[in-house]
Amino acid sequence: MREKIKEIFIQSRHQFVSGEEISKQLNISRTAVWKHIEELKKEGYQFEAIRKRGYRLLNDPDDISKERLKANLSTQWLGKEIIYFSEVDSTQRVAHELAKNGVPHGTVVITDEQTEGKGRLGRTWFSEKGKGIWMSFILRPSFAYHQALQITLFTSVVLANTLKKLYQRNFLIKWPNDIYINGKKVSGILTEMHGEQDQIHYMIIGIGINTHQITFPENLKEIATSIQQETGYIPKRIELIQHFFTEFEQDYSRFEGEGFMPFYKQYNDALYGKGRRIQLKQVNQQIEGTIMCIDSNGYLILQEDDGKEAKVVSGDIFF
Ligand code: BT5
Repeated sequence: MREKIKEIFIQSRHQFVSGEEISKQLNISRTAVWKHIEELKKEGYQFEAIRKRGYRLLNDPDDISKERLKANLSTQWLGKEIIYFSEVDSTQRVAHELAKNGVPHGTVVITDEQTEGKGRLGRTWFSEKGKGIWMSFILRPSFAYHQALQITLFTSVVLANTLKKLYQRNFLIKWPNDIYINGKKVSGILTEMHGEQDQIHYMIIGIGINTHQITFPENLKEIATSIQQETGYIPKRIELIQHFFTEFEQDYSRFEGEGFMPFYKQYNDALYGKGRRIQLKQVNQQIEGTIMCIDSNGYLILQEDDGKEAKVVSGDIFF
């Protein structure tokens, strides 16, 4: 119901709407309308209220409801189905369930807050209410398993490009899946798939983007940042999501047809930490070396101290 009231105000273009009109349109009592409006105020909606005229929306809240996301979205398949929550444990978990139940390619699950956001390898993702974009989308790819491994890298390129275009700053990619700005992580990508060696049933791409945080909890302060913190822009989440969906969809056809090859140069241009000595931690071992580049398969090439090159498929970089 609250979503419908939001919609009425968004479409009112800052003109007065009477409580009576809303109560008739939605078939609820005037008191119920008033209660919803009080709740909307808590979400950042500001109203002018005048007796006999009703309520007028004063601001443009950065709201990511389904209706707002779908309005003006020009994609063919990505985001045609949107499932929105104001709060959920993890969009990734919900997306897995929906995918098993057969929802179409391009379905998006998005929320304003996650209580159990997931990172890779059982790590957690901090997803504060209203301060970022927390979403997962379902792909039903036609390509083979090895190409699926490159989709995280592909998604990182598309996201870094979108952020660069919108905010004119140097967003870089820390291999394999983090977006960095000024040495801190602003976004993380988690790709999970379901299928067999020769057939992928579905993939879930989970993306977390910190947009509005000014402060972070103690354990993240040194490593995490937000778009607002680094660029001074107050990002509009809707605008960012819509740009990203459009870019992703356009580039995805190319990725499906030609693989990662057309994108790996762009990835290398954005590669964070080139020329720096790192430790690469894998589940069972640790390698030290200098970051050179990634190859067209998406493997990270390190130069070890004896001059030899090491090619790595997975792991976490520590500087
Ligand atoms: C990632 O994991 O970077 C993937 C994050 C994916 C999150 C999205 S949000 C929507 C969807 N639904 C989910 O439940 N998840 C996905 P990883 O590379 O493992 O990084 C996790 C590490 O990043 C943590 O251990 C922290 O050190 C750090 N971290 C946690 N929250 C952060 C935040 N908001 N910003 C920056 N760093 C964060």
